[in-house]
Amino acid sequence: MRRLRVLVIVLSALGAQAVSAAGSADEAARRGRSVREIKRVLRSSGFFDGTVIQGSGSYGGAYGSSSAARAVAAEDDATLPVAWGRKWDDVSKTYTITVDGDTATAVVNVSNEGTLYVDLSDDGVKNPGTRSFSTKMSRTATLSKDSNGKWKIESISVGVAGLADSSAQTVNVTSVTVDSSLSITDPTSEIDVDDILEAAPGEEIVVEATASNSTSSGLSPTTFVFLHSGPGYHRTQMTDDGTGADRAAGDGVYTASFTVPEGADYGRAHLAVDAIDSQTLQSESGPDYNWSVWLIGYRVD
Ligand SMILES: [Ca+2]
Ligand SMILES: [Ca+2]
Repeated sequence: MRRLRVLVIVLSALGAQAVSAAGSADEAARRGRSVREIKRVLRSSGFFDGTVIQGSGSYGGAYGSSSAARAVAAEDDATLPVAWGRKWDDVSKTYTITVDGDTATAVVNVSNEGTLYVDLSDDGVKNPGTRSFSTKMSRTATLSKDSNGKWKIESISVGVAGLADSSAQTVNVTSVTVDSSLSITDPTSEIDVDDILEAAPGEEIVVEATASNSTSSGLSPTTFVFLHSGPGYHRTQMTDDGTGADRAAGDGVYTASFTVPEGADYGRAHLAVDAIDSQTLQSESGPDYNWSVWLIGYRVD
C-alpha cells in the first residue's frame, strides 16, 4: 500500500512535468509567431525598410559635386572636394526582438561595408581616390499588441550611424531640431509615433543640428555637416554663417532647409544629418573615414 502511494506521487509529478513542458512549448511557439509578426511590422513600417536603414548606394549620393568648393584661404582651412560621395557595397542587418507579454522591444543593427570617393582635381574628370570603410547603424522600437492581437509600433528611436570601430570616431552629431518643434538631444530615447513630424508636399522644413569633434586636426572647420532629404537623399551642406534659415553665425548650430517635393509619396520619409570630420575630405587617400549620422523619420501627408 505504501509503495503504491509512492508510485502515484511519482506519476503525478511526471504528469505535472509533461503539462509544464507542453505549456512552455506553446509559449515558445507563441513567442516565435510574435517575433515573426513583429519583424513583418518593422519591415512594412517604412522605418526599417532596406533603402533607408541599410544605406543604399544612393544614400549620401554615390558621387555628388560640392556646390561650396572654395579656394584655400589659409593652410589650416578645410575645404570641400570638387566632388565626393559614398557607395555602400555590402550590408547585413540583424533584428533582436524581445517579447514580454503584450509588449515587445526591437533593436535593429545594420553593418555596412562601403567606399568613399574623393576627387580633389578640378579637371572635369571623375578621377577620385577611393577608401573603403566599415560603418554600423542602430535603431530601436517599442511595440504593443492591440486588442485584435496585432502588433503595432508605439515609439521609435533615431537611427544612429557611425564607424564600426567606434574608438576611431571623433565626430558625433549631438542634437537635431526639426521645424523648431521636434528637438532631439538623446538619440536613444524613443519618439512616440503619434509625435512624429508631419509635413505636406510643398512644405519647407528647417533642420538645425550641432555636432562635436574631438579631433586634433587643427583644421577650420573641424566638421562638415550635411542634410540629406527627399527621394534619393539629396545632399545639402548645413551652414553656420547666419544666412538664410541659420539664426546666428558661428554659434555651432548648423542649419539647412528643404522642401517636401510636390508629388512626394504619402507615407514615411526620412531626413539625415551627416557630420563628417573635415580632415577626411582634405585628401584623396586618407586619413580614414570619420563620420556620424542621425536618421530621423517623418510622415508626408
Ligand atoms: Ca577630378
Ligand atoms: Ca548658426
